[in-house]
Amino acid sequence: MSEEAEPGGNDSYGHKPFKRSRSHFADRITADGRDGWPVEAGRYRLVVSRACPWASRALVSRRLLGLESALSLAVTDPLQDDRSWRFTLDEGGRDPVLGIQYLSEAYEAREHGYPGGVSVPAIVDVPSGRLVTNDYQRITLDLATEWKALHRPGAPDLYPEPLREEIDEVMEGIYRDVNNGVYRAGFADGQSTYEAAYADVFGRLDSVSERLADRRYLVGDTLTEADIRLFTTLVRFDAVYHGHFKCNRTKLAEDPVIWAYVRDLYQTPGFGDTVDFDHIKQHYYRVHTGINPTGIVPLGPDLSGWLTPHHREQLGGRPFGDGTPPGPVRPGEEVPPRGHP
Ligand SMILES: N[C@@H](CCC(=O)N[C@@H](CS)C(=O)NCC(=O)O)C(=O)O
Repeated sequence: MSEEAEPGGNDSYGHKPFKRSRSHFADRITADGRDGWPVEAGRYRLVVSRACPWASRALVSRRLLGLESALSLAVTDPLQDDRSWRFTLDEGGRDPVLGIQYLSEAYEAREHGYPGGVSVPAIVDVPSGRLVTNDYQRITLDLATEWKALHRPGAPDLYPEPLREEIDEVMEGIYRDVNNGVYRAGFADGQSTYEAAYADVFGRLDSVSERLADRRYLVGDTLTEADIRLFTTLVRFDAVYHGHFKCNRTKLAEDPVIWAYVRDLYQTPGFGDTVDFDHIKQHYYRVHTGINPTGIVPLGPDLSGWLTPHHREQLGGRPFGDGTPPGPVRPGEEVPPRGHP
């Protein structure tokens, strides 16, 4: 299964709320190498599914920070099998750098007989083939702060010191009610847990919409980690969360502020060029057979609106602060045409 619906406390109807598992491997790759994993160009491989919102944060950060040549990228098939994430998109079904067929092999190399779930994003140490971390909450913060020596010239500061407290606070509410809220709604196995999650999702989206009405970005006047984390959920909203996860009070496209905000980000280099709507839809609708037993993948929504003018420049803001936008997508890492408008 794709998401770990672990047993939690019962609600008043005797149903189990959705519980997200905690990342198991939380070593950090740092400038000083204190966990035994120093930042080093070419040493590590980032393994993602383009379907996964948590992994997609790392895809966006890596692009914005220009870490493509320092941290190589493996993209899994959007459909897991019973051995989880696999490299069936690559020739011979093997990741060309790690030489493995399944991401679980890197987990196994790290901990023999590892009994837990295999998740993306994951960073693997190329020389040893061992998983270093699958700590999705930490990975992007470390890319922004610990990997600084390898950032491109002009890379933005995505986690600026003076704004960290505000960024953390904004991200906390967004994580609980939006990033994870949609999963709580989608995987609720009782009416009351679903309704509570639905209320959280739209309550928070309404307050985010208010916040963004007169400011271009969530915190400060530049792009930060907070925008990345909101983006990866918003970009999936109308395609999968609205129908598949039953978060259907309104579509994003019906909220003029949020719809303009997310299009602004989508059209910013480093955001939309990482998004594969085809992988997103294939994964959610075909893998979660518990909530979509036929496995039918809907044809909509129409994606053409993503490229329409958003006019958010009128609010001011400096997307990259004193820096510059990232260059073009690295050859070989382009999203195939069926994945974008
Ligand atoms: N639960 C993960 C967070 C990331 C996550 O949930 N990733 C999903 C994909 S969106 C995943 O890989 N789930 C395991 C699976 O589908 O087999 C963790 O504990 O680190």
